[in-house]
Amino acid sequence: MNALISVSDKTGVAEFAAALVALGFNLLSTGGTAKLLQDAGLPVTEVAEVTRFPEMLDGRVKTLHPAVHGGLLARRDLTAHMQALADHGIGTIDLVVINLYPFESTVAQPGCTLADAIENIDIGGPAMVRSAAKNWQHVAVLTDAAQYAPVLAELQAGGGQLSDKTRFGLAVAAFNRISNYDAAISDYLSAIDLSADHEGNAPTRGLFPAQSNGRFVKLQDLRYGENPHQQAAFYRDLYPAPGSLVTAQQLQGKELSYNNIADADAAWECVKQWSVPACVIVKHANPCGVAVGADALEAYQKAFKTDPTSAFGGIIAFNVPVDGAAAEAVSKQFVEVLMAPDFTPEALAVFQAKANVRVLRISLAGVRRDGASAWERGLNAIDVKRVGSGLLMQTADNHELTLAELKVVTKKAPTDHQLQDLLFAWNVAKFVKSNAIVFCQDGMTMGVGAGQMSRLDSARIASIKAGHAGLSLQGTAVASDAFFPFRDGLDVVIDQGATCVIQPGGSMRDQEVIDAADERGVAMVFSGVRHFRH
Ligand code: 93A
Repeated sequence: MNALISVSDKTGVAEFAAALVALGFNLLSTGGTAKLLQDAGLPVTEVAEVTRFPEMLDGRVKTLHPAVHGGLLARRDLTAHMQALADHGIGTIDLVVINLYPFESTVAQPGCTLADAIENIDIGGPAMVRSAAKNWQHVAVLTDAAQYAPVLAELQAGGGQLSDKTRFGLAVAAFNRISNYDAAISDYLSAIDLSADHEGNAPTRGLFPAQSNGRFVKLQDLRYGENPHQQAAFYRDLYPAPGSLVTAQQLQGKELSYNNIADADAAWECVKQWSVPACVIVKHANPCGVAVGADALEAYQKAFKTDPTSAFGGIIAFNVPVDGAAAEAVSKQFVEVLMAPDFTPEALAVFQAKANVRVLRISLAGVRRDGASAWERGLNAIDVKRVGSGLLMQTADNHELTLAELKVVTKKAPTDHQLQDLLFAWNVAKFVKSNAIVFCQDGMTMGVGAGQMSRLDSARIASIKAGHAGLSLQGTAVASDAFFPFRDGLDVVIDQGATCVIQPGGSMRDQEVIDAADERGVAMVFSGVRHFRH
């Protein structure tokens, strides 16, 4: 039995090759890999010896030869194929271990030039992977170090043989790998502006490539979609951002549903934005309670108070570890999904008794607050929405408002405390479906009006909900995700007790709205940014 090994990432390969030798495999290998195996004391034949052709063009041509591809592609069940190999003195290759030139990590390096990228496009590796995977009934193809241990165990148990199922599975994984690799190359090249200087400099890259290959990896099939008659599956980006939902580890509970995942994402993205302890409770994609506090417990208690009715069966996210006290408080309500960067053993013990609750741990390690790119900040760079036979793409709404951006437009200026509440309300409104009106006070939502076709109705609904929760809106701060087109919406929130307001501004009738605020003695600031969310 012959095994060909040609790897760029050499992790674990010497151990695996040694085990193959022990099973009776002869090893064939390319330059760098052959050297490593020889240094490990293993008997290796260089591919150049088999092809009777030296590696040439700086290694660009190493394995692109009939002696290699014949040995991979010949059908062992066809006499004519085997005769052809014999006629040309070519031996079969029964197992290949290949990982490719590191194209993806090369282009991820800051300052990577087009020439660096091009040199890291592997040609011979993918060709061998495809040949081996096409001939999966006779050849096993390993493309990932994670496959070494299980394949070895099966080889050892089966006297050097693998089942059809395993070889087929390896072939599917191989084509998936090649497909992702080619997509990475195509995405990278499609985004390059060749009119810019590319000789020795990092090329200019547009955000939206001419063609876009969605590079996703399937995480799991879901029981059903948004409704039981819809089928669904969950995919992740090839390179997930640190601290993103897809990096979650489920510690306990029922399988996540489609709606759980969508709501969990909304809760998580919202809660992630605070650096002080915060809690977000989401129902049907909207926050129904958000608060910051001294610790997880206080943040939860405040968030819950906003709308205890809607919080029933909610998705609850914390940006700080959950301790026993917070867990005890949360466990008193019906909760679908609970997520946090970590849980103390006491907190986990509380939920062990509630086996259905889905508990997710999502590490925030590696998320950079000052990160240059969205990815480093743990955010999506691009937002995607499916429309009839088309795709809408936009840069994600990642704007983080600072106090310096605020413009006071009324005679009265907000106090420092009011400014804090306005900023808090604004950060919540960003995650509320439009039209969004959010009343807040002391780092807590007091009334949330979401998803209405009229801003006036959102204002009314936020007020009604505060009333139902027994909360007074006297002295609250209000955020509106887009400008007030008329003074009527503003009048509603002031009637309810709001004393300061944040909104983007930019309406034809801004002056009418500013005059109304002045007339009623309310402080108003313009953010200059809109946060529609549909
Ligand atoms: O330059 S290539 O596209 N041409 C080839 O013929 C070829 N054969 C194997 N790249 C080729 N490879 C790649 O070389 C493999 O995919 C692997 O990543 C790498 C291993 O080279 P070495 O054993 O010299 O470190």
